[in-house]
Amino acid sequence: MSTDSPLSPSEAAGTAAEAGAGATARFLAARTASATSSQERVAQLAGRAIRALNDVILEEKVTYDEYNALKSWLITVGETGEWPLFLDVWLEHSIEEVANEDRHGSKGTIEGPYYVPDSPIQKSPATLSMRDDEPGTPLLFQGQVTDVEGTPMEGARVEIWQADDLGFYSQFAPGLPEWNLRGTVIADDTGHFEINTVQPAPYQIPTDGACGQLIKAAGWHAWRPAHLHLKVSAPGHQLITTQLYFPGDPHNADDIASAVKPELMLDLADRKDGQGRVTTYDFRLDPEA
Ligand code: MBD
Ligand code: FE
Repeated sequence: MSTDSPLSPSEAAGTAAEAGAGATARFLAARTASATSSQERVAQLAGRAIRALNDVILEEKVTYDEYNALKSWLITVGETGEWPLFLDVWLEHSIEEVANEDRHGSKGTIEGPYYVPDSPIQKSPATLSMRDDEPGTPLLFQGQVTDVEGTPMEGARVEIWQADDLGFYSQFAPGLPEWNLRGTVIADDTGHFEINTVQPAPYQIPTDGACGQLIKAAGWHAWRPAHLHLKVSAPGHQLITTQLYFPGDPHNADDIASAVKPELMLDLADRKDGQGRVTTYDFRLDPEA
């Protein structure tokens, strides 16, 4: 984990279409039954969404040139596989807000497009699978999983996935080992876990795809602050999907995916042995509904 080894150039050579194709395939593989909404519900939601867009057209006096630009852009979103990216960046935060509004335990936030189920299982204390010369600052991420009353959760699982020190995710950028910086860690019988990893870098939405094209055309920025993704669960309790963030990241205040919450900010310290950083974050799980 030396920080002066030459970085693999291959992961940065990936394209938006490659990442998009991976995210689209991942989504289709995970999708269970098709929609179960009633005819009434579909008519209500589709009707309101279409009316909202018509309102924009009429109020903004959208031209044929603009309409055709929209058509070709939407076609490109599909061709580059970027529907998961587009939806998760600009809409999922509201879906998550609705889904978790009744929870009392730890805050959740969006899953995003780069989760892969069934990552390698390890018992705590664990070291995420990483390259021999994995670049980046070593990070010990530790904590405890309890219920909302603080009772330790035996058999808790902490699934973690993250970008590397260049901001790339394994299985969505070329050249990275399959499970690089992804793992499922089983907490001890008091719900405690210790996970050795490296600090992720901020993530930039691919600039060469449809989403990047929109960001550029609108003069927005393409960044998400550095983050760890997590799914934390325990028997008899609701799984929480969340992310944790690093204080001082310039994009904590303007995440393009609107997924930062103050409760999700980590508190980092230097390790006493000089081996990088350490942070403690405890999760409280809601009982099953
Ligand atoms: C990410 O890493 C991410 O977490 C989200 C939500 C969207 C794009 C890339
Ligand atoms: Fe992410």
